[in-house]
Amino acid sequence: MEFETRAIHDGQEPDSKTGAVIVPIYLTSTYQQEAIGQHKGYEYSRTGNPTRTALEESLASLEGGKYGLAFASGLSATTTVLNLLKSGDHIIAGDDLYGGTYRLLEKVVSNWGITTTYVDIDEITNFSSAIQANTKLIWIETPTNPLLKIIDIEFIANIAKQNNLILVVDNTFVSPYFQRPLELGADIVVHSTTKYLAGHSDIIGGAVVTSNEELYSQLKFYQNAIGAVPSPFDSWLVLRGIKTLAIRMREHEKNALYLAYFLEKHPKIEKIYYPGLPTHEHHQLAKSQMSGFGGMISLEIKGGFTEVEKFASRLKLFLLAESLGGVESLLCYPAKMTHGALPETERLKRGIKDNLLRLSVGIENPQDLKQDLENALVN
Ligand code: P1T
Repeated sequence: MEFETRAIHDGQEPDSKTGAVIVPIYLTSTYQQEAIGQHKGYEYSRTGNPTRTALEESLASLEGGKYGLAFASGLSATTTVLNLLKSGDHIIAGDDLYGGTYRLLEKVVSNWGITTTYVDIDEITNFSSAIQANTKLIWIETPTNPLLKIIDIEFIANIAKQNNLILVVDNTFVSPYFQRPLELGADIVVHSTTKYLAGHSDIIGGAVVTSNEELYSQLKFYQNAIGAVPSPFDSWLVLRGIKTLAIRMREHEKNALYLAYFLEKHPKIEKIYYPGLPTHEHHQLAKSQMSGFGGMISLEIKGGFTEVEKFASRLKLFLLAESLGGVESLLCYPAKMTHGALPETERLKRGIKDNLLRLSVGIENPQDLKQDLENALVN
């Protein structure tokens, strides 16, 4: 079955007891056991909950994986995955990634005796040269947050396989509708379901998908042992969002392409980052690796912080807010918001300049969005 059909049906059979077409929200913390050691597959809702199971099956299906696990946030999904490592292990991460992931690696995971080397992803061979005897895992985002660089997943997967490393791909920025890293050789896919999967800016959630049974059983153990699970209601909201993922992604992309072409030519824009533009440095790779380019655009505005402030304050439809992937358009200033956790020198070294802005293009009318940007860019 095709993606759109799986998004609506997989994991979501009508309720066997009542025929309810929609998966019920099982608001229960616990389950009656028929006798000691005898139950219907559920014992306690941290360990398992039927609404969450439906979401986990749906996530696995969409990513083309065997096993899905849902979490209370993207970062708790990441934290759970990083528990696969032990003190003394080493991680290689792409240098352009969500500031919260960087903060987790630098301020939390480092305290466990685990070190991370960030490699400049503009030179892909940097990944092999960074491998040490204790390297266990490669962590990448693609497209990256916030510079929308594209990393060749298949290439990195081969490096990982040759060196017996786990490759994790954070697929948040384009969703499984446009990119499925497991099919390209990744071992684990991570999501902040807060974004496109849920799609309506109303929950915080995370996900992990893998086809590797051994990794799954460890991750399932950690999911329960650590306990960062989503509530049944949040699980249900993500499921509800997933049903329209395909049509939302198509609209996000259509609007983003339209605005990217407009912004690229605007005299007040110094530089634009959108993988769908033929001028994007990784456009060809983006075309071959993804079936679409997504709804995220980053741009550098001419002039200093005053111009940035003027632009942000004049926008009416693009709301100044963290996050992305909802139906409404958002504007983010990475230096102070999503990437505020990076020390200034690290931030500038990575190319996140003081005049960089990030747009999450929503599914409003494209002419209205263009008009909003045009109004904010007048002298
Ligand atoms: O916010 P949370 O659901 O915990 O997800 C963290 C996360 C993980 N991975 C990527 C690529 C992300 O972008 C995020 C969260 N990002 C934002 C809040 C943001 O505005 O970029």
